[in-house]
Amino acid sequence: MTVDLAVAWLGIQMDNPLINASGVMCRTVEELEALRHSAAGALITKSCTLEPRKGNPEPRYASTALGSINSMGLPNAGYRYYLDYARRYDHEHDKPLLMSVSGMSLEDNLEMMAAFDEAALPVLVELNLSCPNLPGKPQIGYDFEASARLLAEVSKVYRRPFGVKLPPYFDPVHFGEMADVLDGCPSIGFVTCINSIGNGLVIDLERESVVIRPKDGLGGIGGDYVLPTALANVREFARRLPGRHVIGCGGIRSGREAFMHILAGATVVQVGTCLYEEGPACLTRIRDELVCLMQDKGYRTLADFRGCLRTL
Ligand code: RRO
Repeated sequence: MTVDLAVAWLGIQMDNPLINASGVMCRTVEELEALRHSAAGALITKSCTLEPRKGNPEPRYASTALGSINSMGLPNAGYRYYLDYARRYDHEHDKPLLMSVSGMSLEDNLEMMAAFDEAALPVLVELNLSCPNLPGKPQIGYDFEASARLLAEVSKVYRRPFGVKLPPYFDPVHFGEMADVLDGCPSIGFVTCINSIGNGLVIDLERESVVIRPKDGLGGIGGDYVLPTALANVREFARRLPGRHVIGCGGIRSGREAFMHILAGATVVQVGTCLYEEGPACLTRIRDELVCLMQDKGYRTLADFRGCLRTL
């Protein structure tokens, strides 16, 4: 049986559902070009700020047996750099381009979103409400009123559908509160679940030490650790926001986890820690594994099983 991984959503066409997670392999034009030449179905830029940032002191990423911890601190080349890349991008002939925006304040977010609106490019913007690694700055996605205010203001200056990258939630009441906020914002076309689980602590037993320098070792956790939390967030938001798309992100390192995210309701999926560890070749592997798994199960398209998770 021939499997077709193609997916069309919010006006874009992808050959397969795989995208890099923002932050991984997407800070420089060289990295973005490597992703463009990879098996990814689309690519997304590193979260950008108004001005370039060096980010937090190193070491700021460490891999562990079950995943990763990072406290990068939003190192990026400033939004103009990514906007220039998007202006030069061959949108007509190449895979879709998504752009992540993560302003340090409401004003910064509005200025960047107004610039993206003005540029009128066929890109999808993912507004990051969940960077866990800025000392003294809580994740806005955990403040429902502030999130609602931000989305209302952004919708005034950015006139196309856009998405938000959410932090993980751990309680049904919180799923409901955030879903209400998003439901109240007609501009929201998609939600990406989840960002890293914020402020975990990895300890090196031999050295009796933390493994990254910023925030005395606290950082965002990704990889295998986060898969069940990511799946819960994907399923809950997909269920609560019919008509909007969910991008699944968290713990995908083979075709199996990609399948699980889609079964839970994801339209497309992002790969973070695995891409960081293995490089872009993992996207070919994950894509091919997803094809094999679908063949084994007798599914021809993603729509045949998307959101079809059974309960007992
Ligand atoms: O740059 C980072 O430290 C970072 C960001 Br903006 C984010 O959204 N998630 C993450 O794990 N790290």
